[in-house]
Amino acid sequence: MDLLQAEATADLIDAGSPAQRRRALQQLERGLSDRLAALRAAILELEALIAYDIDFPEEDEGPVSPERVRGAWSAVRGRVADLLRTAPEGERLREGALLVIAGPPNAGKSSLFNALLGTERAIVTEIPGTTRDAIEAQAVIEGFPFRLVDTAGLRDSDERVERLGIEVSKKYLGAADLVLFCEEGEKGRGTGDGESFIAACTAPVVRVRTKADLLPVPRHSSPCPVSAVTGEGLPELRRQLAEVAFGRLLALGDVEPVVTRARHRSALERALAELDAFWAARTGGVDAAATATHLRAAVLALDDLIGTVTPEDVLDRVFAAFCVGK
Ligand SMILES: Nc1nc2c(ncn2[C@@H]2O[C@H](COP(=O)(O)OP(=O)(O)OP(=O)(O)O)[C@@H](O)[C@H]2O)c(=O)[nH]1
Ligand SMILES: [Mg+2]
Repeated sequence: MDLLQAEATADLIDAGSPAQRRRALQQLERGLSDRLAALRAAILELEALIAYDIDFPEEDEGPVSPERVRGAWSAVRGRVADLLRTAPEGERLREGALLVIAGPPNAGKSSLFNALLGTERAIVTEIPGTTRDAIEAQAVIEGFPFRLVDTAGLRDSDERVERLGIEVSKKYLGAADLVLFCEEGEKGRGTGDGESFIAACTAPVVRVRTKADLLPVPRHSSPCPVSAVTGEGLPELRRQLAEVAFGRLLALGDVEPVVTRARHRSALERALAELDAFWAARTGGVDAAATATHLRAAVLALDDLIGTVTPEDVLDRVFAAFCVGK
């Protein structure tokens, strides 16, 4: 078993959603390990291609054309970069996407939070300013893990406790992976409250028009109408949230490997940097033997990532996270 498989074992034990379980199983079955082994082999082949240049540095042109070297380099570089691009959503998959529900007071945020959770977790009243503090809960949406946060309604307020709550909402908006912005259907275009807060946040924003049962709006109008009372629009909303938070993973399917930890990401970044340094050195006229050291370093980065572990290491890792035997 390699280190990636050992990590996958721990992930499988911790998995709280179908998508996490499938991903952990795929990694346990060497999905990621095999891909990295293939990349490693491709880098070694590239090194073999420039071996002639190393042995006969004085010759003008070796038996391998420069185009072929360039092609091999750019192919393996592209594949490393592709894998690296899965990192943001892969890490999000392990931790759960932070979904922050925000909007003006009384818009129906807490009701929608409860509806998405399937339990009456947050207090709901007709009084604007009911939610004072942020409430966090885990939810599985379309098979994907989310950390849902209900927040205090956003408006300019002079009331001290409410203002503190709004400060907390702003912090969550800053950390969000995505924001669900609620506006009340009745008020047509909304009050404009909260817009300035949303404009400042960098995460993608999904907008909904709440309380659709009170003022029926055409089904496909925008923002999408939802009702926490009748459940209207909720299936579409769930699909949209999964698409925004995990669209790349959805498009990749379960067969393509994905990297899921900061450890994986930094190792791939190192490998990519070495591949780029190789090309810069080669095109900069550095001698072939010196350029090859970058390829070696790239291979080492991948070796670190795959890792070799003894059975004891695996047991330590799995059981440390678990406190078995204590
Ligand atoms: N008819 C109808 N009423 C709703 C719906 N969602 C919420 N409400 C009502 O709207 C009022 C406010 O709902 P909340 O969920 O507390 O709204 P909120 O945005 O969390 O409000 P604050 O926490 O005060 O910012 C309550 O009286 C709810 O019963 C809905 O889909 N349909
Ligand atoms: Mg509330």
